[in-house]
Amino acid sequence: MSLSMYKAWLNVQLIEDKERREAYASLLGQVSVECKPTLVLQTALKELQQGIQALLGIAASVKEGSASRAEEENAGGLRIRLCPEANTQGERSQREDGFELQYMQAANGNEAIYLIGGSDKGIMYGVFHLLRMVASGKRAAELNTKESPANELRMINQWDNADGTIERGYAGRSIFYGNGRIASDLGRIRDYARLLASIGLNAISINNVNVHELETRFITEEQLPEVARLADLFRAYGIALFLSVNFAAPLQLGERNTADPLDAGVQSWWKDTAARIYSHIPDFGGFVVKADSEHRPGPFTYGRDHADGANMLAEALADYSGLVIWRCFVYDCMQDWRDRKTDRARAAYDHFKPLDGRFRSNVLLQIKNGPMDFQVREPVSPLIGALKETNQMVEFQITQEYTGQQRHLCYLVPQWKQVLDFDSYAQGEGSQVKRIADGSLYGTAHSGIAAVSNIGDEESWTGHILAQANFYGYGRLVWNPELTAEQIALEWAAATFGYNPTVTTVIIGMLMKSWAIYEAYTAPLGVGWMVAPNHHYGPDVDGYEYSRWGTYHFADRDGIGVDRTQASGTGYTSQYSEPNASLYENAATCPDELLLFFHHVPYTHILQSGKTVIQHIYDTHFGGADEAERLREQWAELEGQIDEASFVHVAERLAEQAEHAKHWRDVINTYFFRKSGIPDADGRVIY
Ligand code: GCV
Repeated sequence: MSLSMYKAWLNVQLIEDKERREAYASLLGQVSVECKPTLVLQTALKELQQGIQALLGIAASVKEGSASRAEEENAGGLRIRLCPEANTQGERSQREDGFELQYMQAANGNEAIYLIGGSDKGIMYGVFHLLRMVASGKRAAELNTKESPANELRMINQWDNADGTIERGYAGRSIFYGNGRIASDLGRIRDYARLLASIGLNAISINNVNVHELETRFITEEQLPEVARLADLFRAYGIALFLSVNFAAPLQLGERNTADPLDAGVQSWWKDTAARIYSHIPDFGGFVVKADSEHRPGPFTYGRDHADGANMLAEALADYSGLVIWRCFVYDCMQDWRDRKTDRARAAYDHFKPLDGRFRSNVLLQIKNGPMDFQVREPVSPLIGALKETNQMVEFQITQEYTGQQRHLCYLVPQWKQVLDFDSYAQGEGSQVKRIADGSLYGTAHSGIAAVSNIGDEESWTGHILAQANFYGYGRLVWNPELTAEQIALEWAAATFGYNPTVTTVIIGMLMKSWAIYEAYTAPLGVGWMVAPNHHYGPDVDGYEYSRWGTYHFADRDGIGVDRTQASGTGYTSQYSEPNASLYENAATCPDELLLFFHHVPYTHILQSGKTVIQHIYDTHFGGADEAERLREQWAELEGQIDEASFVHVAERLAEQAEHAKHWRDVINTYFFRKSGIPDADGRVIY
């Protein structure tokens, strides 16, 4: 069996069982299409034909036009139709993106399968689904299903720069840019669009939220034709293209002497810019904006607030139904570490909650899943749900900035599921984050989920092949948050490595344990940030302790953790609705895994697990490093069962992880032993 890392989960292979292949050939060998041939429908049919060829080794015949009633009743094969009535019931666009598969047997014994889409995009998603089901060994009669995505916006954010680098990228250079220009070879980008569409993603922002000089020019007449080429390519896969924009663009491009959002000249500049963009890209998605965050320009410079800034851009895009996705990652990154009052975790809520209700209906606030920055463990951001009259999106990070940088295995789907299932109680019980993301809690005009991509130009796309599972899992989860992390892992492993139960069982086992393992040997009990500054790889307990970034653990000889209580700390716990606020406020009820995020406690504090904090630190670090070694052993069992190149690639990464986990273990254990002077109850080696 051979695997091309490049094909990822679209590594469709010929079905080996001849009988099954032939049964499918009679069902899928003849396709009749009874709807208008749009661009996306053409994509769907191309994918279908390619998929059938790869799975069944036959060229399917495709016939267009509707059948007569008599033909209809007896004809077999795959019949593709639109069911636009599904869209006329006032539901949101999710329904349009849905599809239905219906298996039927005609009176004459012919078998037929109907693929009915809410739109051409629905048909395309149905094709990808059908191919996945056939490849996974489902029998025709088991294909009946009705699906539509839970979320309206299912977005990917690229943090790619025009110079070809990728901010927080761990899989090579950008597939989009090189030497300051948009790539001339679009083949790889087209393959990326296929991967996105195959898991239901429908929006992409193609440049870093930190918009530098070159990318500021993407909205100029000179650059737009190039950007439009990318939009054309994504359009064929039903994906809307967005750009990250520089809030100070009118100033930086030398066309205005201010970027003040209330200045009439600035407003007309953005209106002209919008008109120009839409003349090149009629279905342009809109802007993603990082403003007044980590030195990016924004409305604060002019004494204006975020609603003023976002609304000015939204006004410019409104005539074209464009969206402004405004990020809430706003905090003081020049904090004095001696200042114990300022708490970075509070910042997003403190900035944005007072503005609730002031944003235009085409603005969405994009909120990181946690209040800090994609740590291995954080509480859910209290801002999610707190905005009752504002469109909002949740932001995840697929790229593993703080979770092992695609050198360590860390399957993030269980973490994201925990976030989506978290009950914010914003409207009483049942106010889960997934209901805020899918818009059902507040009935907002727009909503969805975005995530930072983890791909680059390496053959495997993601550096670590097993990190492809995070990309795949993100798309599947955003389509359907009710899928379990195991189900997604199984789908991914089988689509990527083939339907070999020995292989998939081992891989699922490894994926499912990997987040807990990574957490065990890194920063303990939710405290975060014990990484080397800047690049964020590897342990450095005090790396951020005396810096300006607001990311402290406050460890001393007696204890550790950040007091974020109302009683004696920063008051952050008050940003949560009850009963979450009290749950976190009280050290006795605060979940162990978040204890040090919310409380400063002595090393001898007894956790709910019954262990002391210090013993927990020692045990998890010894245990986590052992488990990392076990991951390596488990993978070794697969030698000869998957293609050699992939086997070796992953084996090398796991060996590095196992060694690096020991380094983490020893640095963390030694640090806390030296600080506390308390020995390990089991007398293991600490330096
Ligand atoms: C794109 C963190 C990362 C930055 C990133 C920023 C953000 O601070 O380290 O690289 O910048 O988040 O999300 O804007």
